[in-house]
Amino acid sequence: MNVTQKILSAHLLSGEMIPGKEISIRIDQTLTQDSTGTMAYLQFEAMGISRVRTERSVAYIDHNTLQTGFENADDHKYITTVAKKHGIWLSKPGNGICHQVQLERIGKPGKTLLGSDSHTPTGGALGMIAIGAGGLDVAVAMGGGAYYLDCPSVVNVRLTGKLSRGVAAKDVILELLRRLSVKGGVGKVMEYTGPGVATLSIPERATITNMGAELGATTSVFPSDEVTRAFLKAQNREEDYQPLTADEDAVYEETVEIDLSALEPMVALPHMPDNVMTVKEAGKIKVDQVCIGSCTNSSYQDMMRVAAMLRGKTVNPEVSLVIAPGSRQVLTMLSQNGALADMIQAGARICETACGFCIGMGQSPQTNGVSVRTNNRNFFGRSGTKSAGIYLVSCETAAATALSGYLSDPRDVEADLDVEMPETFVCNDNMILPPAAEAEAADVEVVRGPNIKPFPQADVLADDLTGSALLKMEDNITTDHIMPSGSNLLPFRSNIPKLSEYCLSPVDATFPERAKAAGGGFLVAGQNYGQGSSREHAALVPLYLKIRGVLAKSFARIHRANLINNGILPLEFVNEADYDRFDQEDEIVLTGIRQLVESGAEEIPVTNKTKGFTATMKLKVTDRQRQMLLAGGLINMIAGK
Ligand code: MIC
Ligand code: SF4
Repeated sequence: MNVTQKILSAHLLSGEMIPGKEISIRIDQTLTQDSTGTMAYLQFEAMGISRVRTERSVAYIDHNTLQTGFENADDHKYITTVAKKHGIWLSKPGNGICHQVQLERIGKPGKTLLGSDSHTPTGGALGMIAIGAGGLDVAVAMGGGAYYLDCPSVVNVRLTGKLSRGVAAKDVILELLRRLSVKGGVGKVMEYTGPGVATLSIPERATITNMGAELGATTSVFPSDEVTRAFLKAQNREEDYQPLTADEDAVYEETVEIDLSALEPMVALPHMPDNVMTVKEAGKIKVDQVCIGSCTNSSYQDMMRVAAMLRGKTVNPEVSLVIAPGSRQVLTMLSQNGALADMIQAGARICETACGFCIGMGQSPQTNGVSVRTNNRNFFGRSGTKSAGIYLVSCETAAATALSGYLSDPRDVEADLDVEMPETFVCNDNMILPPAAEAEAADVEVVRGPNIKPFPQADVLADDLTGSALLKMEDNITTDHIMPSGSNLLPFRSNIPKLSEYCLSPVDATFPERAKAAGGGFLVAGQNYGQGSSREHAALVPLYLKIRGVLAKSFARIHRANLINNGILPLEFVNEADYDRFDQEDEIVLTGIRQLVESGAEEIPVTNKTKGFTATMKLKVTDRQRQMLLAGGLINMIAGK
C-alpha cells in the first residue's frame, strides 16, 4: 500500500477503497478557524451533542484579528466560550496561523485531521491525511460522525535531486501548478516519494502540502521519516512520532517526476495560482509592495532565510515590505536570536502572527499596485484592491524583490541561505487553552454578542423548481467571487443576512439585489465552480438568497459538498455545449425534481422555457447525499433521523 491507502484503510468506516467510490472515515483531530468556526460551532450546537468525541479538536483564532469593531471580538468570545463548554482546545489570537500551529504542536503522523479551512492539507507534511471541508462536515466529525468523501486516486509525485541555493519548496509546488493547473488534482491525493523527500525539512514539505490545495487535490501527503522524527523531537514531542512509508511495491494511479536540482525560482502571475512561469521569464516587473508570511511560508526556516537576505541592507525605498511570522513560536525565536532586529533594521513592517494580508485583512495595495507575496492565492480582488496584481513567490524571491524593487531572482543576492533546523524549538503552549472538565462544562455560559445571527436552513426539496438564471459565469469562479472576504466583510462571517448584500458582487454588483427581488433562482457557471476556500458561506449565502441549484460544467470538491450539505442542487452539463445555450435571465424549470432525486435518477432534464429546449444535466450524488437534498440539507436530515 501507499501511505494514503495505509492511513485511509486504518480509518475506514464504510465503503470500498476504489477511486471515485464513496467511503467514510473516522476523524482523529479537527481544527476550525474563526472565519469559518462561528458557523461550524452554531451548527455543532444545533446537533445537540454536548462534548466532542475526537482525540483532539482545536479552535484557532487567526483570520479576523483586526478588531475594527465589536464584531470580531464578539466572534472571538463566542468561539472561546463554546469551545470551553464542548471539549475543544482554544488557540488564542496571537498564537499563530492555524496550520502553522497545528504542524508545530498538534499534528501526528498516521492520524486523520479534518479542518474547516481549505489549507488543512498542510498537516500532510507530518504524514497525516489532513483534509479541508465545510464547517458542517467538521461539526459532524467533532460529534464523532464519519467524514464522507470520494475515495481519491493517488498520484506518486516522485522527487529526485536536491533544491539548489535560492530555489525553494514553494518553487516545487508552483512548478506542479504550472504543469497540472488549478484543476489538476481534483479527486486525487498527491503523495510525495523518492530520494528527494529526505532533503526537505518539515516546514518545506508543509509549503508543498499547503499549496496542494490550489491543485484542487483532496489532500497531499509526505511519508513520516527520520526528518519527521527530528522535527517532532525538536518540538518536544518525539513520542508522537511513528514511521510511515509506502511499501516497496505500492501502486499509484499516476506518476509525476520532479527533479529538484533542475528547478528554478518561479512566480504565479495575477490572478490564478497556476499562471506560473520562471522569475527570469517574467522579466523585470516594478513592485510596490512585498508581503512575506501566510500559512504557506511563515516558518522559522523561511523567516531565517529572509532575515539572512535582509541583514545589513535596506529595502528599496519604493517598496513597502510587510512580514508576518506564522506563529508565536517563530516570532519568539526570531526575537531571541536577533533575526527580527535584522528585518526591522532593513525596513520591514512587522505584522501580527495571523492570516492578515493573505485574506485581505489589511495591507491592501495601492490602485493598480504590484504586490509580490508568499501566500498561496492571488485571486481577483482578494487583496482588497481590485485593480492590484498579486504575484506569488517563495520567501527568497520575495526578499530579493523587496531589496531591488523589481521582481528578482534570489540566486543573484549574496547571503548565507543554509538555515539549519533548530534542535529545539521554543515550546510554550500557554496560549492554547484547555476546555472545561466534563463535570464543569454545564456551568460554562456561551456568550453570543449581537453579531452572532442564526444560520439559514433549506426547505425540503419541492416537487418542481422554477426560477431564472440570475447570473451566468465563466470558468474557475472562486469562493472569493461567491463570498468575498477582506477587512470589510470578514467581521460578518456570523451574520449571513449582512453578507448576502455582497454575494457574487465581484462578478456582478447588481446580483444580490436582483436575487432578492426575484425571490431566488439558479446560477449558471463554467468549469471548476467554487474553487478555493472551504468557506461554507459560499453556500449558506446563496441559500439565504434562495438559490435552488447551480448549473455548471464542473465543481470544486469542497464547494460541491457544501452546496449539497445545504440542500442546493449541483447539476453538471452532460453536453458542455449546452452551457452556451443558457443566457442570464432565461426561465428555468426542473419538473418533477423531487421525484427524480428520490428515484435515484442521475440524469435530470432541465427546461429552458425562454429558449424552448431541455438540456440533460448530471446529478452525481450518493444515496446519502440524495437524502440530504430531499430533506433540505444535512442538519435537517440528522434532525429527521
Ligand atoms: C482562505 O484562505 O481563503 C481562507 C480564508 O483561509 C479560507 C477559509 C475562509 O474562507 O474562511 C479557506 O481556505 O478555507
Ligand atoms: Fe489564513 Fe491565508 Fe492560510 Fe487561508 S491561506 S489559512 S487566509 S494564511
